[in-house]
Amino acid sequence: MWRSLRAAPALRGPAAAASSSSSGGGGSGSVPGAMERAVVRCVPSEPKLSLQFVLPDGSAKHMQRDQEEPLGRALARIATNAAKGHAKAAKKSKKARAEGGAAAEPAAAVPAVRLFSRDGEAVGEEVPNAAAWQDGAVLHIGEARYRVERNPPALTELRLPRSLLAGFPVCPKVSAEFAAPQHCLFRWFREQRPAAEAGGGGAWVEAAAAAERVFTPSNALVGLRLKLRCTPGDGAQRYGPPREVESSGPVEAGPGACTFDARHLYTGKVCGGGRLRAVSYNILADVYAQTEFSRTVLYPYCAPYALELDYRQNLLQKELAGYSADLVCLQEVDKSVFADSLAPALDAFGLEGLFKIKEKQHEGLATFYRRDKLSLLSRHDIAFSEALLSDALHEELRERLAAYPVVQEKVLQRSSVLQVSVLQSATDPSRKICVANTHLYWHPKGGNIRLIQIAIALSHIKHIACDLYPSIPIIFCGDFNSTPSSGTYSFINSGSIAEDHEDWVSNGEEERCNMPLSHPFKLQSACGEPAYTNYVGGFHGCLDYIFIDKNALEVEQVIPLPSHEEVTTHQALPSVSHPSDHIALICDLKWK
Ligand code: 4LC
Repeated sequence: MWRSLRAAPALRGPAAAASSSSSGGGGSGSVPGAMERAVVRCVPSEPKLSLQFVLPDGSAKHMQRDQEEPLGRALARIATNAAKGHAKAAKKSKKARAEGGAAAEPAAAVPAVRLFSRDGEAVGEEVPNAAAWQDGAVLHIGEARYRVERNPPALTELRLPRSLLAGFPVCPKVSAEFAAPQHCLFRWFREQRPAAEAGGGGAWVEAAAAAERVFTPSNALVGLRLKLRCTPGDGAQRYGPPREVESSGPVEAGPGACTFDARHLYTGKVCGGGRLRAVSYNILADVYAQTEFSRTVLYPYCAPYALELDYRQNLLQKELAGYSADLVCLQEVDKSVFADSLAPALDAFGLEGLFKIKEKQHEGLATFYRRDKLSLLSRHDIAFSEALLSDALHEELRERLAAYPVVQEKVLQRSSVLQVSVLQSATDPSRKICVANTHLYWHPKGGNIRLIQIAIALSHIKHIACDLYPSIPIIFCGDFNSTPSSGTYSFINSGSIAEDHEDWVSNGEEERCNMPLSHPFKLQSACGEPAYTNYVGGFHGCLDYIFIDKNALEVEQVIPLPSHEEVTTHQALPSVSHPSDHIALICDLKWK
């Protein structure tokens, strides 16, 4: 519909207009005889519809009318509006006044305003606005003709990251209505020469041969800013007005080799039929990375710029994109990181994201799944404290824990959550999986609390995988904050834990609690028990796992972890070449 973007600038939002530059698409002058456009936005969730058009005198009109209002009233309003506009224009023009005639007389300038349907019938004045303003209808204002475009594709947000690194993908945030990012058109530009240089700034050169949503600047672009032009599309050859955004700063040099470069050699392609690649990764929340405690005590060896969110995001997006995974379970995901960068970035790589925030916190869990391989059947997220307090599933645990009020209280104080998503294979709908993701309490002496948390998690998963979807296989990812020698690990792995296990007194007699636990699953750590998955200055250990259902799934390949040399090149993690204090676990799984 918007094949000619001739009138687009007049219909752009203020934000777009402000960031637009001279290289925008075409002029804004009207072509005699060509039909103007009236853009109508009408959605059921809003009581009013909006109407936008440009009068012959060049003034842009933006009206809000009740959807229920009869068309006649809206048309009358347009007529008086047009008359006012006309009168103003006439007043300004001495020539027009000198010539006399109708234009000089505001009262006489009220034009005939009518709306005709696509097949040329006049639309009745009693028809409500919502029904009257259909796509393809024609609005007459005096001699002028406007084609009605109802709900055309439009961008609501277009953003570039603050930090751009050569060799790292730049993933814009694209939000649109009546359009989808995958159907939008993209063009990338770079400055001709650095803005700071004499004669620099202003001139833009196309930077990418292939016009794609994600652009990876080469080393040759270091020092130059980027500009993106996006035209919103709906996948049905319908396009809306383009918008442009310029990067705030220039492309900077990237770090040399990263810890994930070697791993990417194993994961260049999405894995084939009957296989799933799963990733579990604690990505280190920004809310923790940049505290005084983190900078001075936890990660004093890490260059401060490498702890900054914008820098880490570059590494993280490249790392995750390069794994070509089907399932990505993340922990310590800041709410804003999920919404503003991770979900938009991974969306561009074919992954759909789900987020579960912790209680009273700004970070939580994210599960991403490959859209063309899997679809979402249902979600079953819980907060451990809330489930323990009130879910009938945990009645027995609740009663047992009542004998240990100190421990009970501590479990109820924790903010940890469990994210559970039931997914279905696109190629074989009989194949369903239950993907669970969690981050257990972190304290080294918190083994007893983690046992209670994992008991709640496994009872909940049992309800889903045994009652709701009988015998569906499970994949349980997370930062369990539990080493292979812990009670929690042995409970998950063996299916039970004895009442007298030492972890029931992990924090001393004060916090003792003893109970036997069991679960019905046959679970195996798909990536085994690596020497460490968390490597900071003061501690390293294996705390993260991908547990899989032994009955239904087998491990086809475990992607090797970075070598000890790679991990310790900059002392410990995080570092300039690794964005988190944890290491991603990656494995290829096969349905049995
Ligand atoms: C953090 C930490 C916790 C895993 N771990 C052990 N000690 C730790 C101390 C700190 C992790 C530790 O980085 N966080 C506090 O909240 C966060 C962050 C969340 O994950 C934070 C807030 C503010 C500032 C910085 C961070 C630890 C050492 N040995 C262990 C053995 C087991 C489990 C944990 C540990 C076992 N089994």
